[in-house]
Amino acid sequence: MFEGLKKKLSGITKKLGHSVESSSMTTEIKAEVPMLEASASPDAPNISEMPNPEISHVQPSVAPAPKTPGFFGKLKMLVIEREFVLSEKGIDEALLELQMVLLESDVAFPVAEAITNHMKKELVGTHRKIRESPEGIVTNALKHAIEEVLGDGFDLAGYIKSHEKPVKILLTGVNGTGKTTSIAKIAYYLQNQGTSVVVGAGDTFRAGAIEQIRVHCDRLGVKLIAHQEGADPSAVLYDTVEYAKAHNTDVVLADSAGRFHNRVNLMNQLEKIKRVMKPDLIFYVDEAAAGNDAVIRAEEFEKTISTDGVILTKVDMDQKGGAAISIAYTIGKPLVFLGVGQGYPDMKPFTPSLIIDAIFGGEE
Ligand SMILES: Nc1nc2c(ncn2[C@@H]2O[C@H](COP(=O)(O)OP(=O)(O)OP(=O)(O)O)[C@@H](O)[C@H]2O)c(=O)[nH]1
Ligand SMILES: [Mg+2]
Repeated sequence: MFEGLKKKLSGITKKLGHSVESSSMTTEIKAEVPMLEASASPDAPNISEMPNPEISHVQPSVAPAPKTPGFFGKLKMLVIEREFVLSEKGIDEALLELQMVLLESDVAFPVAEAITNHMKKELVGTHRKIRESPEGIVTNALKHAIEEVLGDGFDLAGYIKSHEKPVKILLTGVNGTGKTTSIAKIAYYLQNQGTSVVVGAGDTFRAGAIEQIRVHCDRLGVKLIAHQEGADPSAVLYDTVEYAKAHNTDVVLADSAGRFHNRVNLMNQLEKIKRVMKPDLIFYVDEAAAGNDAVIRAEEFEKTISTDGVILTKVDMDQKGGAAISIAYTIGKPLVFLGVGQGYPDMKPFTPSLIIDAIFGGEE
């Protein structure tokens, strides 16, 4: 998962660290610290005789502090500590290089720009202590910037808890991206949380689609509502909702046929499904490995049929990470789940740390 991006970013943060180091300006931070009474006797050295000003610690006195400060107690000692202040010069060029690396990894242009802008804001003017590693500072700034564009995700469990039942969830997206598999994985996830589920076989279009979802539901022990191949999917999903109402089922999971946003008939069919089934949540499903294509398709879907969140599948097969980083920021809708394998448990509720750890974590 994201191995290519991980390698590239580790290289560029090292480089950025060097740029930060060479573009840092040395500065002396001056702070006034009250002198202790015991050392502030007439015999005490005056400020100009104080030891090396780079030593910033005031030695504690053995004598008790006076109750009321006398004349010498009011004296301050000048403490000087050396720091680096990161300047814009030099960082700019390195950030541009980072932007190129992000673009090569299929991060969408506005997202790459948002990341480098965020980093610049965090880095420029930062005070760095002499022994602090510039690479560490850069890596932290990059993590914060990526967290910013990833967003917080979507708390599906919380939504289901607080929402009137049944919660009706429709999955849509282009062909073969993992909608049906995701329905099965979400059913498994919800069942494990003690949430009851019914699935609607809303793909009546593709041969074998009903059988595919039936196999999953049989394996999981989940109720399936299905009609014949070629039937109106709105009718199937209407019946599914009615079943859920009659049986106090918590969640309706509606599968649908794969479609492209420019297939007018299929998009009209989706509109009809929306009107009839009245989904509470529409999740757009696409595959991480499709990179830029996934982001562009998500944008088109968003314009055509407003969604509530994104399920990104096949993250386990993605080297670049660009779609995962870009998709939520680009369409302004949260990531909900990440599909990370073929098994039922391989559906992870999205949290930014899933992606941050994959990019910056240790060797797998
Ligand atoms: N490695 C991996 N494979 C996945 C994941 N999600 C789905 N797949 C595989 O992707 C293929 C297509 O999945 P489907 O669930 O049939 O996709 P779909 O979107 O329903 O396809 P259509 O109904 O034809 O539009 C299957 O072989 C799945 O096993 C995932 O997270 N990781
Ligand atoms: Mg399907």
